[in-house]
Amino acid sequence: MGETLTYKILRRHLVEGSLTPGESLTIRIDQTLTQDATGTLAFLEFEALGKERVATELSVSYVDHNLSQFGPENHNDHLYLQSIAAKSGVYFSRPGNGICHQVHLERFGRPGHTLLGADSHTPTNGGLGMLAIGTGGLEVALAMAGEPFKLEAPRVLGIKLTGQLPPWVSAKDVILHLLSILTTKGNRGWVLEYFGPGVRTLSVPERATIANMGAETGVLTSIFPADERTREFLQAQGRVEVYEEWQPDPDATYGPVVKRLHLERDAPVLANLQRYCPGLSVSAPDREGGEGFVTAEFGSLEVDLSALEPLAATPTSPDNIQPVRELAGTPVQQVVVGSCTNSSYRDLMLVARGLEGRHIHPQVSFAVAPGSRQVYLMLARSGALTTLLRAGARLLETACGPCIGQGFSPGSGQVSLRTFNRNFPGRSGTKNDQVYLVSPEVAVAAALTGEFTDPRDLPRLLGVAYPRIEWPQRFVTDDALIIPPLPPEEAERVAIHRGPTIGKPPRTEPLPESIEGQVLLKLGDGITTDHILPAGPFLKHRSNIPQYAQAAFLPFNQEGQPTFADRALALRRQGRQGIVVGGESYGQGSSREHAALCPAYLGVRVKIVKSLERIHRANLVNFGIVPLFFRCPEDYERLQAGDDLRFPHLRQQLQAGGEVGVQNLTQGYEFTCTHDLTEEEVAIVLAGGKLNYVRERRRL
Ligand code: MIC
Ligand code: SF4
Repeated sequence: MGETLTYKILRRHLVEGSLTPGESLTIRIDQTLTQDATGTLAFLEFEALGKERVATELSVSYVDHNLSQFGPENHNDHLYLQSIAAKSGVYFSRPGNGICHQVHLERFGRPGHTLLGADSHTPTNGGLGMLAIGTGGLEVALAMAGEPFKLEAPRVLGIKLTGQLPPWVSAKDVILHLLSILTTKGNRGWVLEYFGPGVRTLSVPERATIANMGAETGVLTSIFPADERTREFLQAQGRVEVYEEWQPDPDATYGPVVKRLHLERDAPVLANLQRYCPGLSVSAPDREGGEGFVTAEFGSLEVDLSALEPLAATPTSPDNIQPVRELAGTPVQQVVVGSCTNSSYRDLMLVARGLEGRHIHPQVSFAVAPGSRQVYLMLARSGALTTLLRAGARLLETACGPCIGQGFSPGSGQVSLRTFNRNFPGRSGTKNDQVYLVSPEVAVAAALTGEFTDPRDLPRLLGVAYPRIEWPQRFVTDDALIIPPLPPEEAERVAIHRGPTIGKPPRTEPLPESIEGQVLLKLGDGITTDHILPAGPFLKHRSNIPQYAQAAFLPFNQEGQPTFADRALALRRQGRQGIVVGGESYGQGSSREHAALCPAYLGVRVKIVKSLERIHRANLVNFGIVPLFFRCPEDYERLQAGDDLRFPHLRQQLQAGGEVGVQNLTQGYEFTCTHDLTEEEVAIVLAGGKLNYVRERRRL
């Protein structure tokens, strides 16, 4: 039986465990990446582990998120990160050098190697044939310290690409199409592995766009083979020596992956799976808590690139997909091209060529944020920067910027088209925002016409010919803003810069014997980490947990009422714990461990949800919050915000098995929750989090 590419790389890196889907294993991590918004905490944790220098083959610390510099916080973070990088043997990519994923692809990624990143879009480098996984900062700190990374052996869904993308349709439409089929939920523990004849029609940056936004499906990662196109890319980057061919076996067996679907609510998902997944098998309907479900099993999914059309993710989720032709005519007030999804040389050249000799529509505010300094320099060298300026573009710095609410928020009720990957409510910095996620082609069309326009109509409407972008023979490779690590004898003399806004990671306490607390918040489905801990103006407090914690669950605060933080702290003062209740797919999105650490700091010790996304689940465990699941939908319905709950002998209950009995003291009934923690995870939660656990183990 042939092996998938995913398992070939896992096999090469296996430290312990079994390569059987669902079983636990540990792998060696070759490279790590951190960015400033998650990196300060990750490096503080690395310091707390007591290691002097990183043990990886390569670790890079990027500064790309917090560049607004209102007040001293951001610069203090940058200085801390630069000094700790110098001390610990880490490459430092300075502010102005670009977005971590794009720069890593250009300058560091290596086919067949493993990359662990403190950012959920780390899979971008899967476009190069790397096994690239996003996780919380503490996991990355441990990997930097040389610890193998623990994971559940994934199930691999094969995505077979055939045909070739037509003009005005691009990589973004491939992943939007896949999001319309797979949605953002129910895909935990999978890898999306691309194969088939269509793969070679896509360049590495196009593959990177698809792998990047695969993160929105909630999978472990996405991966493309490393082939002739990969060699071509690395050659043009001046690093062909790291090229190695990596392919799945020709007879590789994919799947099966399993998706549980609600008979009515998920009917469109099932119809799509039936259309695109050969060999799909669907179980007979069964009933759970009075509702009907089926289980779908499949191994591969087919995408005919030639049959795709321009798509958009409509507010407020990356899986609300609609063809652009159906939105045509909707007025658009803002267009932004950038983010780690679509800011490569190819994307920005396409935008520039599309705008050549024209001006943006007078009602549109249009901005461009190139993904890296390399892309910026290439645009300057080719004259495309002048074209963009002439057309009326506002040039932003090479950084995450508007993608994470650092400026360029749209006006109230205004339609904003962005080439980004997330349109979660309020992420742009505007309440009730109307953000659509689109390709660079759709962005150009709207920038010119002032309304949603199918870009395939541009030749007819405005005489714009489809811009075919020539592949550069050689990219500008000037690494002046990447500071390489110092040799150990020099590193020893580096003093760490600790500005007054850099705190220490707060210590968490071991789990009490029993817990008595209150449901502070009852939430619905699809809660993202942007809901739990918004970024925008609060992002600058990432190195100061007590301050950042004030923004916890901010979108759910009611005007004139005490905030979530106030209520949680009041409870903590009474020696009681906070409890948060959620629905399906809780904790989607970002890898920010602050979404666990800040609630933990406020005294939240338990979350009860219907289902939980991978990275957030790991972060909860790492900071000592017990993740529990409702056993049946009625228990979720019955539980109310404000209810007092008691978890008697919680420590023993967690150790004894997968069930936890709960007493609802307010309503006077008992119910049972489940947990899926491994033995080691139970020990971590009991210790009050992973740092405590690791310290305890080292003392033994
Ligand atoms: C994001 O896109 O949400 C971020 C900001 O890059 C996060 C990391 C963070 O919150 O710092 C992510 O994707 O992990
Ligand atoms: Fe930055 Fe946005 Fe990419 Fe996150 S998704 S790394 S905020 S550009």
